[in-house]
Amino acid sequence: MGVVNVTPDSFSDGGVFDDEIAAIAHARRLVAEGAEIVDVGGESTRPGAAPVPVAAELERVIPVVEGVAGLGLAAQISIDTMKAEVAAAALDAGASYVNDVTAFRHDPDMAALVADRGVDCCLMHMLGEPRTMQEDPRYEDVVDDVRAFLEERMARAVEAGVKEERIQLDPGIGFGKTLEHNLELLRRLGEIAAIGRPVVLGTSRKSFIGRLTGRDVAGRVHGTVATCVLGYERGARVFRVHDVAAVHDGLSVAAATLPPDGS
Ligand code: HH2
Repeated sequence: MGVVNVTPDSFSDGGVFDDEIAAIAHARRLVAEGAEIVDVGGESTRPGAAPVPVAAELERVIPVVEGVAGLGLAAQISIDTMKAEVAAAALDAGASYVNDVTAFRHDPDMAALVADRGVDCCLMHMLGEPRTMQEDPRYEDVVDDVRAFLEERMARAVEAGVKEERIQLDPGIGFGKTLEHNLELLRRLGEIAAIGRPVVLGTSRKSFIGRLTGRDVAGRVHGTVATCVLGYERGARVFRVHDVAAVHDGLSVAAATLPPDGS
């Protein structure tokens, strides 16, 4: 899953693809590099990010979704939003995957929308909300807590009519987690994969990699590849990344050296 942020303020690529032509060209490049999903987002979720009104988010993402759909690429288009109105417009414009970092908690209409349209979705764990999530996050046991949350959100989505086979689950690396929480989730990722749905892993260029390597955002690609390869071995199957070519190479080599079922 390649990231196309159409935002002025994303933590790693804010302002780089915030005009629609650049964003569409970037999506084309990510697919050429091996992405099977392009994830278009118009609202940063970095710690402390300001919320974006619906109208502004629509204005950012819809022309990009339309433009990418018009390219006829061999990739699914995902909309990274917590708002049902934005998701609905993106699905109308050619998206077929809803990536909601609130796991359908922010907008009461989101689950029904995904159910009605019969599209794929990603339910992600986040403690609190982006504005405050990094203020002293605490867990009983981070892996048990995240797993219980994802199981509960999946059950709610299924109750609302979403087919279980449409649901992917994401532990939400960096969303209300300390360095140690992120590392524990990565170490025990197999316990999240054991839920039985495809696990999405979003480690790309995140600050915990900077903490471990001392690198700024642009220098975190090697650390990102390491997390994806180890995540793959522990059962993750979708990797939300900015540097598709590097991660694709890493995963291709890892996959070739593991048993065919990845176990
Ligand atoms: N991380 C970010 C945004 N969306 N979605 C999923 N499913 N998993 C993630 O880990 C995830 C996500 C944050 O990364 P980015 O989009 O690069 O930054 P920003 O939120 O500042 O736009």
